[in-house]
Amino acid sequence: MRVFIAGIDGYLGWPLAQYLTARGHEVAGIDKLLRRRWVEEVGSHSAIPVYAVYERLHAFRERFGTPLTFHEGDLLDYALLCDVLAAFQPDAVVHLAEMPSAPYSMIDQAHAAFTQHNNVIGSLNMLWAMKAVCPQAHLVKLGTMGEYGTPNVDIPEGFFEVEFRGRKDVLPFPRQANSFYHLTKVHDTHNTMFACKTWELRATDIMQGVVFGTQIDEMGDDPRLRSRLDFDQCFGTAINRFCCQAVIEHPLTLYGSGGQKRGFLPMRDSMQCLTLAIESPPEPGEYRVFNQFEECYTVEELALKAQVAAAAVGITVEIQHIDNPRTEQEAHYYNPDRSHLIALGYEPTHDVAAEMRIMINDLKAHRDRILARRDALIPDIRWDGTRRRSQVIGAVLTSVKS
Ligand code: USQ
Repeated sequence: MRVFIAGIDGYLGWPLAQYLTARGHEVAGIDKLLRRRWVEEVGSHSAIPVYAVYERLHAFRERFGTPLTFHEGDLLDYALLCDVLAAFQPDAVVHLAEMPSAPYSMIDQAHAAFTQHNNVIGSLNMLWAMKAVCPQAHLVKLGTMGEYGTPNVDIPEGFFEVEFRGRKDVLPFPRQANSFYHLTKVHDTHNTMFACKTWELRATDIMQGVVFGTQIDEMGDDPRLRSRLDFDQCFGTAINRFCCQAVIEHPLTLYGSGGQKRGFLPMRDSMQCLTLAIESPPEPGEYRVFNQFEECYTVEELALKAQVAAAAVGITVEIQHIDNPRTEQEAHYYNPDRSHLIALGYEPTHDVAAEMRIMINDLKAHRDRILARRDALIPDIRWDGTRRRSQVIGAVLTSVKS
């Protein structure tokens, strides 16, 4: 299949280009390289070095024996987007080109407005461009499990049957997002659903959990093919941060009680799931939702697993509760479905501990890079709009529990 990846230079876009090419798909993509700039803006850099685009493309050709068509550009440039899609005529478009950080969107008015404009209008442009130049193509749109929030009932995949005042209907499950970033994905969901209904576009909206991991097998040993791995308070996600913290023996930063529960999945599972979605397109006019995660854990469970994984490679690290910079529930019910991808053949990895050991071993080689930006580990972006460093609030958990 011909697969176009928007956001091909990012944490998931770059490995996905490799994963798909290794399976015989033809890949092209677009990226404005903004992730590189955002991470610099918040005072950090990727723990794993990120090579210049021309070096990445050179390495790609060497490893896979085929060139990767890359366009540097922005989804906000509608004319450019139409041109590149018209030239490539994709069977599938994977849309990963959004600003992905909840804390970044909560810094101040300017960052909230930037996030909403960039993500919502970029995604709207993608819908209009597909309608204009490749209406048969399948849009695989990256949403987030965070669209649903943490309701006190089970979470279905997108839709549920409701009975109200004696009448029944199948309706979109309520979205209760918890940051201006997560809300952009809710807006995208509505726009995508509407475009499918109105223009007969076809789309899979992926409600993805928190991804972690430093590698997929397809990358081999070439450092130019590795993906980025962020650890700062904005672009580093929980497990990635815990593994980077472990490598420099920095206490693992558990926000609040650590009882927040989320769906998590390793990068290799994310690649598997996105590929399953691409290879099994919906019908024209169909809008479908996949909840995409391997398993649900509390962040405290994950910190304890990271502590054990670090101990296995000789690193002793503490866990510290710090006051939560976010306004979020810390003790709650959480039970989302994830049967659609399983029905397509998704085989979950199921071994978070093993993946963490791989990550810590990979990251040990880049200890100095993490140490050089260790200040970026401490959160000071707060959901209440003030900006101050979080304090240690609880007991330090020193014992390694299994
Ligand atoms: N957390 C900690 N300590 C840390 C970092 C995070 O306890 O050092 C906690 C947070 O308070 C939160 C949970 O871990 O309760 C997850 O936070 P995160 O930063 O790993 O993930 P999140 O902000 O939810 O966003 C990430 C990606 C986003 C994606 C989302 C999927 O950045 O692009 O949409 O995961 S989901 O969480 O399912 O909405």
